[in-house]
Amino acid sequence: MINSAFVKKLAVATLSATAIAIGMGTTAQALTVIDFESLAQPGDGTTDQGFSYTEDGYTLTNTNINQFPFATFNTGKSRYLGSTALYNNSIDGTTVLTRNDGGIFDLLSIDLGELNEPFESSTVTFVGTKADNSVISNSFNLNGVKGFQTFAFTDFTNLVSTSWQQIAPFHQFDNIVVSDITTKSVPETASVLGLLSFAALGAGSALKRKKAIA
Ligand SMILES: [Ca+2]
Ligand SMILES: [Ca+2]
Repeated sequence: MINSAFVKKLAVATLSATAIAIGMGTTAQALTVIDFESLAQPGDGTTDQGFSYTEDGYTLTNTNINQFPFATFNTGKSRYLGSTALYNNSIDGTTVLTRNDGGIFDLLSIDLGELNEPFESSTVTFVGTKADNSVISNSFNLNGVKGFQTFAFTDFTNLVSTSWQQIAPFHQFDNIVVSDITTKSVPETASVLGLLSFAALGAGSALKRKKAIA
């Protein structure tokens, strides 16, 4: 017989631990993980996935509709990093994450992995636009070693959208953890440097009709 009190206590403890682990205080959140596993395909090729992808009430949009769509590596591909992930196949292409109903959300973490061989370290800068029209930026550095790293966002709360670019050396992304429940968190200083570098990189991005993957 299952001790229901124990199960309940364990569930509460797990929720608290999760809330603390993600640094969002003690409010239990309904977390959503966008994991792309429904796109998994056997074989050693790549699969185009269109310019828009929806999962669990969230949509990723590739805004470069005159260039190349999102794609995934099939599970037998050497650049498949152990979990099906999406990548923007347009060089300097922009990816935008929004909620399908236009509502606000928090962005908690994302897994980023190298795209092309030889694998190189790179920096990916995310820019979030909040419901009050303020802008937040976080930059993450990939280690250049084949495989995903999980990056936690700082102050990516109350967002209406988040965008980032496919700048060389390129990346693939997986396990986007979001929450549509507004939570209290301690604001931290925005990465002004990251924002500036993003702007500088953006200014240098001319239209190029070349795929991101080799
Ligand atoms: Ca996955
Ligand atoms: Ca890596």
